[in-house]
Amino acid sequence: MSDKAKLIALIMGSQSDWDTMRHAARVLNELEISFEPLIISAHRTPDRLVQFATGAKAKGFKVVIAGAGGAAHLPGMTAAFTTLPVLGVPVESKALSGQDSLYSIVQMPGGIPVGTLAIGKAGAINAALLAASILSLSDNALDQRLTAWRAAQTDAVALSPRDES
Ligand code: RP5
Repeated sequence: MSDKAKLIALIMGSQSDWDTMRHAARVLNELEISFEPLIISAHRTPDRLVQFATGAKAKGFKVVIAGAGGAAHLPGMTAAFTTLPVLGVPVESKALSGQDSLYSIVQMPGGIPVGTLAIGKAGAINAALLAASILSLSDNALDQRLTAWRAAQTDAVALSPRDES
């Protein structure tokens, strides 16, 4: 693996979040954006969180995508320790279908922002695309890849519906 700094930290509270966050990873791969996936739990590994968040900017990350479910403190606590943009993905929880995750992430007090996406897969995909938009402001080649990705998505939409079964 290359020693070059990865642009995106793709962090999540648990292995169980990967089934959602892998969709962000897929989009980042499609856009050829380097990223590092990490399991960091605000509750179970608080020291790991502090070490990561306080050192993220120095390590070269430009954006943090943080997915968590339930009492989802990971995005907010990460944002408390860094001025990097933090994009929060509420993972769909079993007990409350991700509404707990959403409210935990979106209701940050004024002063510590977390850009909050939709619950689940759509949020993970859009977090990757939003991170790409942020990075593309200073990366013309990425801007072109992102524009092409969007055009391909548009081209893939059929004009008429068809029977799928
Ligand atoms: C959160 O608790 C994680 O982000 C995960 O969504 C949720 C459940 O974690 P596990 O019990 O599956 O490890 O911290």
